[in-house]
Amino acid sequence: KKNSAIPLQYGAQYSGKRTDDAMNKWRSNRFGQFIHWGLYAIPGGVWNGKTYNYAAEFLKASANVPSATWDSLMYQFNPVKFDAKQWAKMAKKMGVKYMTITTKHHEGFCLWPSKYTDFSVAGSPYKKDILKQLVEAYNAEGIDVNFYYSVLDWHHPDWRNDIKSPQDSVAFKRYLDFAYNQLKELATNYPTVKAFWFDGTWDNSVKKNGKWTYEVEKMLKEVSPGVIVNSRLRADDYGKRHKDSNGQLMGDYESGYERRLPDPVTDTAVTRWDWEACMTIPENQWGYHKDWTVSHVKSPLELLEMLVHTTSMGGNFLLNFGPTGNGDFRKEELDIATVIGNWMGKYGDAIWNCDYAGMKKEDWGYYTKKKNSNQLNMVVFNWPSSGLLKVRTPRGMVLDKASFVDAKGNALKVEEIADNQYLIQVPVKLYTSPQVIQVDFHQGA
Ligand code: JFZ
Repeated sequence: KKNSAIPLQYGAQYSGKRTDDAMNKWRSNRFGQFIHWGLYAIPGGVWNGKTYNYAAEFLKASANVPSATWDSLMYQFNPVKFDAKQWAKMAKKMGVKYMTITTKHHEGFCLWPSKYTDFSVAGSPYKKDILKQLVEAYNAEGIDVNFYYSVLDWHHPDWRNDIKSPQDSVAFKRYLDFAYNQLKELATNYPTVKAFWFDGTWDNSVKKNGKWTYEVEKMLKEVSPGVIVNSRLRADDYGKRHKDSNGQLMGDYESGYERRLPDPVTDTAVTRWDWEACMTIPENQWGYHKDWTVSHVKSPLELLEMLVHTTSMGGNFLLNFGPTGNGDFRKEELDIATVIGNWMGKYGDAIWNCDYAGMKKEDWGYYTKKKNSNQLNMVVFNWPSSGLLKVRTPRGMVLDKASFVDAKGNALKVEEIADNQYLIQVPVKLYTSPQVIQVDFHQGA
C-alpha cells in the first residue's frame, strides 16, 4: 500500500480482479442483451402528436409531461404480446449468455409487484410479474439474468437531486431506505439473479451518500452470495464515483463505457480490470421509439464489430433492445438478432470465454484468445486485397499453424518473415461477413 493513500470508510471493498466462480462466469459470458422496458414504451417518443428526438425513455422530461399524467400510463400497460419464452428463445439464438432488464427506470415504474410501492405491474391491467417470467424463461435457456435499477426516481416524492436543507435530508433518507428495501426484495425474491446494474447515481444527493452505496453493495453480497455489482452504483466518502479517491475501482467491474468503446491501441489499460460496454442500436434510444429515422441506426455488422472489439480488450458487450408497449420486438431488432445470431452460431467460440490476447492490434481486425489455451482467433473485418495478414507476436510466441475455423483441415500458409513477425496467406476474395482464422501457437525459447 502507498502511504499517500487517503483513508476511506466507503471506498473500494477489495482490489484487483475477482477470481471466484461467479465472476469467472460473468466474464466468460462476454455477450449480453440489455432490455429497457417500461411505461415509456407506450408513447414511444411521441407525445400529443409531436415526435421528440431525444431518448424515448426521457420523454416525460423532454415533453414536460406532468407526473400525474405520465404515471397514469400505468393504466394502459397491458403488453398482450409479451411472451417471456419467446424473448428467451430469440436471445438464445442471438448467442447472448446474459440478459439485463430494467426492473425500474428513471420513471419509477416497477416491472415486479414490489411491496414498497403501488406504482408497479401489479397496479396495471397486465397485473402479472414480468421479472419472474423473464428470470424463469431466460434461466431455462441457460441465460443469466441481471437486474438494472435506477436510483434516480421521478415518481417517488422523497427523491431529491441535491440535499440543500434539513428537510431534503430527511426526505432523501426515506427515499434511500425505500430503494434499499426494494433492492433487498429483488435479491431475496429472485435468488438466481447474477448481477445488479445500477444507474441514475450521478446527482449530488447520491454523491453525498457514498455510505449508502457502500452498504447496498455489502447487503446485496450478503443476501445473494457471489452477486456482481457495477461501478456506477458507487460513490466514496468524498463523492468520487466509479473509482474511489485512491483510484481503486469500486464495485466489481467498470461500467463507464456507454455507447463508446476503449481505443484498441491506446486504451489497453482496460485489460487490467473487468469492464462492460453498453450499446444502443440507434444513436441514443434505450426505450422503444416509434421513429428510428431520427438518428443513424447501426447495422448488424457494425454491432458485431463492436462485440468483437470489446472481447478483444477483455470486456463484456451489452446490446440494448427496446420492446414495444405490446410486448414484442420491432422488426429491425429481430433482423439484427438474426444476423448476429447466425454469425455467433458459427463463430461464437471466438467470443465466449475469450479474452485479450496481449498482442498488437493489426489493421485487418481483432485477436481474441480462448482462456487457458494455446488457441488464438483472428477475426478479420478488413479483408486484405494483398491476400496477406500480418501477425506480430510477443517475444517467445511461435505460430504453428493457421486455418479458417470452418475449414480446419485446410492449413493456410504461415510464413515467418522476421523474428516474431508472420504473414498468413489467405485467398483474395470478397466476403460479406467477418471470417475467423484460428491459429495454434506454442511458447518457444
Ligand atoms: C443512462 C440512462 O439515463 C439511460 O436512459 C439508459 O438507461 C442508460 C443505460 O443509462 O444514461 C447514461 C448514463 C451514463 C452516461 C450516459 C448516459 N455516461 O456515463 O456517459
